[in-house]
Formats: sequence, C-alpha cells, structure tokens
Amino acid sequence: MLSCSSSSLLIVNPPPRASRHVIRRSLRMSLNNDNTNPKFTPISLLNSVTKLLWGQSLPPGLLVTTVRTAWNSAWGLMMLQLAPSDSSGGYSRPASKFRFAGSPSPGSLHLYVGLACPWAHRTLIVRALKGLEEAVPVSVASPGMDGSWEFKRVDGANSGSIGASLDKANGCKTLKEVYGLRRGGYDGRSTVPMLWDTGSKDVVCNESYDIIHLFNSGLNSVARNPEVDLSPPQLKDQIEEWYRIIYPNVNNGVYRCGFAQSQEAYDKSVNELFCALDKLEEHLGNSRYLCGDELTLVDICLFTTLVRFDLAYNVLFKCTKKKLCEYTNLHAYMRDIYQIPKVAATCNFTEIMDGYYKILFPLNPGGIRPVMPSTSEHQILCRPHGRESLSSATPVFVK
Ligand SMILES: N[C@@H](CCC(=O)N[C@@H](CS)C(=O)NCC(=O)O)C(=O)O
Repeated sequence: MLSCSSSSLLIVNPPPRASRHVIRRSLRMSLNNDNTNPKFTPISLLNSVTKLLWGQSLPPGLLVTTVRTAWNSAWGLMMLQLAPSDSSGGYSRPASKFRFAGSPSPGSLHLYVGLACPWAHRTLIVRALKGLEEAVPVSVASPGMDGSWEFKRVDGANSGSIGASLDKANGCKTLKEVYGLRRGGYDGRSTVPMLWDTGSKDVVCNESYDIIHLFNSGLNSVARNPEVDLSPPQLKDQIEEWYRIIYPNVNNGVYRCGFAQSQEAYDKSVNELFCALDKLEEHLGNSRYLCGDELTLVDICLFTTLVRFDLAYNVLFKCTKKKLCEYTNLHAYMRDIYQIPKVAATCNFTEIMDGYYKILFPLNPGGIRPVMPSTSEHQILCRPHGRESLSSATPVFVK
C-alpha cells in the first residue's frame, strides 16, 4: 500500500520517454519471454517495468524512500492485525478465548499442537512426563505460508523427535476448520495448543497454562505416571511466584521484544527480559530447579522459551544483549531438562527454525533461515550438565 507521500513521489517523477503502448508491448514481451524462463518472478517483472520507466535503475534516493514508505505502511498494517500493541507501541498479547472450566471426560480428549510454538511445547512435555500419550492423542499442525496452522504432512521420522501430522481427530485441512466445527462455530484466532473433546465436538481449552495443570493432576486415572506431580501442594505458591516473573518477562518477554513497534517499547522489554535472565542465572547457581530439588510446571514453562532462545529469539526477536549459551547456569539447566527421558523427543529444531524464520513474515520478509547455532545442536545439549550435585533428590521419571 503506498501512502500519499510515496505515490506523489512517483507522480512528480514521470516516465521520461516511454509511451503507454511501448510499455504495454514490452510488458507483454517480458511476460511471454519469461513464461518459459524458470527465473521469472514478480521481482523480475517489477525490474523490467522500472527499467522501462526510468532507464537502467531508479535513482537510489527515490528507490529507498519509496520502498521504505511502502514497507513501513504495510508493516504497520500487518503488525496491527498480527501483533496488537498498546499506545506506547508495546506488544499486547490477546487473551486466550477458551479457558478450562470443569472436568473434561478423560476418554475423549485430543490435543492440537504446532512444534514451533513454545506454548504448545509445554503441553507436549507434560503429556510425555505424565505418560498421557495414549490417553490424549495428538495432531501436529504445520505453519502455513499465511501464518495460520495447517495439516499437510503425515508423521515424518525426524531424528527421533515428534513430527508434523495430519488431523487425526477430525480430518480437517486447517486448524481454523477444526475450531469452526465447535457448536456455534468460531471465527476468532485459531491458536495452538488446543484441547478438543471428540465426544461433544467442542474446544475444551486453548490456554497452555490451564492445559498443563489439567494434564498434571486432572487425568491421573488414565495417566501411566500418576505418581509424577509437577505441582505438589507444598510448592504451589513458589511455582506461582516464579511464573509471575517468568511469564511477562521471559515467556512473553521475548515476544514483547520481537513485536515491539517503538524503540521505547523495545528498550523496556529487552531490559526487563535480561534483568529476569540475570536473576534466574544467579538463582540457578544454587538451585537445581526453580523451586529447589524438584522439577515443576514452571521449569517446563521456562524451558520451552530457553530452548528457542539462541535458535530464534536472539536473532529474530532482537534479544541480542546475550546469547543463552553465555549464561553458564541457565544453559546447563536447559540441558538438564532436555536430558530428562522423553523431553528431547518433543523438541524439533528444524520445525522451530522454519516456524519462526519462514513464517513470521513481517519480521523476516526474505524468509531466509539462518544456520542453526552449534550450541543448540542435539549433541551439545546432551553434554553433561553437572547439576546433580545441586540437589539431594533423584527425580522420579519416567515410564
Ligand atoms: N496464551 C496462549 C498463546 C497461544 C499462542 O499464541 N499460540 C500461537 C503460536 S506460538 C498461535 O497459535 N498463533 C496463531 C494465531 O494467532 O493465529 C497459550 O499460552 O496457550
């Protein structure tokens, strides 16, 4: 979309010589020729038009000003819809629409996730640690080019980790279609994770924090590991206290950096993020997990952000003050959790990188995926973490 100023720029710089019919003929020739040319792209067409109108190339000043104005307008429009902001340009995450209420029937639950998504990743980890794989089957959506979730691939073996799948519960092509099947329909944001009731054909919940609590304690009758408790009564207050720090500053904090629409909002978010990481680094120097010797739900919530940090947030979301691998304790803590049986299989780094760099178009318009940082490779994450010495108890996992 061109704003007034950019279109007037185009008007005050009319084509020097080319008359309309010459332009039309050349365009036709360029299209005809290029139909057989595998390199034909919208850019080559634009380039041909530009050359016809202005000669070899646009004056650089005009080119930059025009494109910057057009891009800024389009970017503003996209961000308005995809990443709503407050009056200071800070990212304001929309609330989840379906919060958990009541007790769902354990025999008819189906989980929808996407592997790039840190919120969905929480639910996959708790499902695995509790042994709920058979009781709560999962469908794994892939990000479509327009940013919505689609089911387009059958389970692909990916070096032992979970892969994208078709929709196993409803046979839909998109997640939007699944949401639309619920009683009364639905036309809002179709987010993952989403817990679906196959009996009543309705959305049970699409808020990850509610889903992990349900998986932890609400489905013990069908869990293979009912004895695993990631939110024991004596730690509940501590868990909530840590979550009040981690959610706004770290989990959502990285998004607040990436989706900030003003320098001021970015500066505030990045400062709060790294203050929180510094605090966590210090705490984890003396404590194996956030609440002491036991792994809890809040560790899972922190882990899914940490494991994406150097892969995506450091670069794409401009969380650049430090890489996670520069934090000795946080990196070892992340490796400790990664090495818990069944956790590594929930991490699919290829899907994570594709999901962020190829699909978050407004932040990476060229879609080029950077190389995977070596510190995030499976072999590195499997290196000894040395954190056993910080705890007196051996965690009980997993069947
Ligand atoms: N508060 C939600 C956030 C879920 C969320 O934002 N999911 C993203 C993927 S990371 C999504 O599905 N976005 C699709 C959309 O907004 O249309 C939760 O924790 O479950």
